[in-house]
Order: sequence, then C-alpha cells, then structure tokens
Amino acid sequence: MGDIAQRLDELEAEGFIVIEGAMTPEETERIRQRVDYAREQGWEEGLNAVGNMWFDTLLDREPEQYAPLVGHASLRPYLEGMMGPQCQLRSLRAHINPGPYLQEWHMDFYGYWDEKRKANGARLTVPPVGVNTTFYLQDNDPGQGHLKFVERGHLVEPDGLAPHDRPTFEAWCESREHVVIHPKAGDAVLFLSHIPHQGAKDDDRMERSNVVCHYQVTPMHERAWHVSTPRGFVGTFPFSQ
Ligand SMILES: O=C(O)CCC(=O)C(=O)O
Repeated sequence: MGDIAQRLDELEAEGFIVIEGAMTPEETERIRQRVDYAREQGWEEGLNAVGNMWFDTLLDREPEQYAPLVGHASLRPYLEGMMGPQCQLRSLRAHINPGPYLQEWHMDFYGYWDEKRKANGARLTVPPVGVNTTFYLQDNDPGQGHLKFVERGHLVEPDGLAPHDRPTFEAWCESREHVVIHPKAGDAVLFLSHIPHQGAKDDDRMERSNVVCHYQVTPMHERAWHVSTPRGFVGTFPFSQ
C-alpha cells in the first residue's frame, strides 16, 4: 500500500500517473480487435474534425469484453485509494484515430471550476471530481504518437472557460509548460478529468486507438442505506443551472 499511496501523491501533484502494463498483451490485443470490430460494424458515434472517431455504446453491446476494464484489477487499488466506495463509472468510450490526428486541447470535465463556483460555499456541497483511465492499445513511441498535458494543469483554472471561449482556452493551454508522455500498448494513464490534455499522432500512419473509462465521485452510492430508491440522473438536480 506504501507504493500505491506514493503514486496517489504523484497523481495529486501532477494530475496524472501512468500504470505501465495495466493490461496483459493478450488482453490488449483482444480489446484492440474488439474496437476494430466495432468500427467494422459501424458502431461509431462519429469522426470529428481532428481525426477522433468515438464509440459510446460498447459496454452495452459487448459487456463481456469491456466490463473487465471497469475497475480493472490493476487499477483498482488506485481508484479505491482515491474514491473508495464512492467511485462510480460515468461512461466508457473507445476511440480510433484512422488518419492524421491532433486532438484539440480539452478537458474531459470542463465544468470542474464552474461547479466549484456554483456551489458558492453552500454548506453541504462536496467538490465534484472525475477521473479518467485511458487504456492505450498501441505503442505511442517517440516519433509515433503521444499524449500531452498542461503541466499541473489540474491546479489552476484555465482562461477561456467562463464564458467558454475556445481560442482563449487553446492559447492558454499552448502558453503553459507541457508534459509529453509516450504510453505503450497495455499501459493505462490515470488522470484527473479536468487537467487539459491533447493526444496526437506524430506519424500519421500509426495505428492508434484507446478505451477510456470515466469515473466520478458519488457520495450517495447505491449501497448507501436509505429508505428510498434514487430516481436516477435526469431531471433530479433542481438547482444545477
Ligand atoms: O488520444 C489521446 O491520447 C487522448 C485521449 C483522451 O482525450 C482521453 O483519454 O480523455
């Protein structure tokens, strides 16, 4: 546990950690093939302008294939160490980058800072937070591909978020120091969902795909002892606007 605690300190300080070899080579290959199969079936939601094709339904379509990635055995100590029983899967999304790819600078949890503001000191609020675990399915070696973070970009609110102004946000991200990493096939990158990041191919010909599990901290988890059953998400947050 000492080692896990140290890595979690690193996660809190840097905003991300790499778990090398989170998946075995066999598991990585199986998932790589399933994501390719999803593309053959036309299950993608779309292919955006920066070269990212995304799939949001794979956990429902093939739970036997993708459920093992949720709370994956090699990530579980980290997820539990951060979120304990309050760790909730928000979504599972796969990506394929079929051609040239330079992702836009973005945060998965854009609303992190805004939600803090909206809570406005209300006495019982807890700050919302999210965690990504991104499983890489190919070697992103130097010259092939990479993932770039704004250095310690989880600790400071970026310009251009409130109101949302993409050029200002992008310029802010560019102006900061960066950390570039080269995850290998089977590695998982675990990061706070509000750190600005940008994936890319350095060689347009590389095959590149990944699967992301998004988690969020939900204090009222389903085993919390309460007389009533929650109604679910839609329409149940009267003060969220
Ligand atoms: O393409 C990449 O490496 C970045 C993927 C991404 O945006 C994510 O994991 O949230």
